[in-house]
Amino acid sequence: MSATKCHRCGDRAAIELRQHRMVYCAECFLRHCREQVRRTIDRHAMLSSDDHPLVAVSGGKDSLAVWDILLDLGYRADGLYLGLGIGQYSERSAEHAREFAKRRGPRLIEVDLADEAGFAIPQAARGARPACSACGLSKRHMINRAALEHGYEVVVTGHNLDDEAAVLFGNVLRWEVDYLARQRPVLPESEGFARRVKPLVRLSERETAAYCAIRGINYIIEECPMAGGNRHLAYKEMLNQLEERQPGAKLSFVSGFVNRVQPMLSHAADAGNADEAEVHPCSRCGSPTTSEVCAFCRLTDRVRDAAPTGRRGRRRTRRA
Ligand code: Q46
Ligand code: ZN
Repeated sequence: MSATKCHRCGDRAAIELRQHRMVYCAECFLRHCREQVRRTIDRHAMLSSDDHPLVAVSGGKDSLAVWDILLDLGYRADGLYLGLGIGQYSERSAEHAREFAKRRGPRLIEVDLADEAGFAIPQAARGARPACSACGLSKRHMINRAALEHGYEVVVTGHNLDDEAAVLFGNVLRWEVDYLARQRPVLPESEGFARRVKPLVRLSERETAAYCAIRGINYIIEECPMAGGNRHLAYKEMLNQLEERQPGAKLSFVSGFVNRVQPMLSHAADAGNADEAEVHPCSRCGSPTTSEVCAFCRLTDRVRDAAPTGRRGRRRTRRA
């Protein structure tokens, strides 16, 4: 690599991106990352210049990279850190989020799952669901609620190309048509839901890690200790093997779906939704749901029921 020159400026090369058949120096690589994000935002009309987005920050490389890029692109982006209560892992993750906010200056809102809901992810994992499933549901619920309570209309998440490719692979493998119809880079705002956008869908994990390394952004490197059994990790490994043999496979898999297939699926889903169950506030917490009680409140019940007798904390619920 040391003898190779940046394809853009001729300076000393720092990284090769086989999926783009490009070699970049450090500066041109940062520019490439910002450009990929800017193009994704424009193409899918994710954000307008007067939006005040809230970035869901986990303390990992992806969410810190997207926060940094949005600030550099001129967005007034604040951060939200949701404490999941996964021991030292969560504590170290929070420290990275705080360190970044202190260094760059935007507001960081902190919310703690145990304080708000009466349970943390390790307790949820004792219930009927695998940890990541309960965790994903909790994150969607809590992040949406915090965004609306603090007056943000749009939530930015750090889902990257590898995440999207793994989820797409799993959904195609089982032909989960309903999930495929909702696997969009933008989930529009609707009654009780902030808009959710994923500006990193064209950047791989390797690119966000390199971005953070070059920018001097510290992030949590260790894997979440509760990730065991997450089948997306296995899909990522398989897709990495494919990418090794066929550079660009992940990018064409995801971008082909997002640009060509997904619009047809969501159009068909919208057309078939005319007689779908009505969305109304959850009778417990006020969040939008098609059932009487929302999925998060039902999870809360399962966690409480699975708790050892005598240690069942009082559930904290609110009505809208
Ligand atoms: S935090 Fe939660 Fe992830 Fe840990 S329990 Fe799974 S979903 S792996 S991004
Ligand atoms: Zn509810």
